[in-house]
Amino acid sequence: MSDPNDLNLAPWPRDDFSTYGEVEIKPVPRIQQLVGSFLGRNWVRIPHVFHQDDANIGAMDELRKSLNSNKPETKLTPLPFFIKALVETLKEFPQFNASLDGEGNIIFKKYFHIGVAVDTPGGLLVPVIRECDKKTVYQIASELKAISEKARTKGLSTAEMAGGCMTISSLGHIGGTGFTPIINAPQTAILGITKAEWKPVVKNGEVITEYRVPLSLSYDHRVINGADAAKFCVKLAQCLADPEALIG
Ligand code: CAO
Repeated sequence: MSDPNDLNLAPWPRDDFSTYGEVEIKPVPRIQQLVGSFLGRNWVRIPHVFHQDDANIGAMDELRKSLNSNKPETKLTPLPFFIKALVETLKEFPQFNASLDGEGNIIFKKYFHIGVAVDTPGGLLVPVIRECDKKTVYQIASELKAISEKARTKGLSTAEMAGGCMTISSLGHIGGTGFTPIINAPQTAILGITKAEWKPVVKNGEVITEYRVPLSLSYDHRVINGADAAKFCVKLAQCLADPEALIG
């Protein structure tokens, strides 16, 4: 009988592309190779489910812009608000702040360290912002600025990327209407964010416009059920709709 852990995959297809036209060969960057091996493992080992939703962030964006008009030391992007809203949501849904230990146990974490995917010239890095429940949006914004700059210019230590509870991957500054991020094991979920846009919405029979952001949640179905994922996104949207409470 074959080993159930043996994926029995066909070998990687090889081809001589130069027979079809001009090509250039470059090695895959070292970080990309390393990250790729983790992503490949997570993709085949975790039964991912993808849940899509969106949230009205009109009030948050207004508040953010008015705070930025006071020219604070660190400008606020939407991301620190997403981090604070995520923490509030994790408090209500502990299975999203958990890890499987591979020996039949689920470890529930009582701390709130959030990983943030950062695109660097060498590849994707995920620094972890610690104790986000105890930090203000400004503290998170300035830490995020410093650590993402370090990730892009000097790289990060293993310690700076360790211990994340859940990860946010934000492509909101670029575009997109949704995607399916791969879970950063041993975490049980990851939140993808794409570009907020003004959208027509029907309320009380009338068409109005709202500034809404797509939420792309990927979760490990061994730990999280679909109903929990739907409730998680509803709660996240409620938190985002009340930005004053997130300012702290
Ligand atoms: N909708 C609309 N606009 C958004 C937005 C969203 N969801 N998120 C950010 N923006 C805007 C910001 O408000 C800012 O505009 P203003 O200057 O007018 O306010 C602009 O986009 C640039 O934001 P930023 O990128 O400088 O800052 P950030 O806090 O949003 O993100 C960081 C920081 C480090 C996470 C980001 O630069 C990054 O590297 N993202 C890439 C992550 C990635 O590659 N993920 C993929 C992983 S899977 O391969």
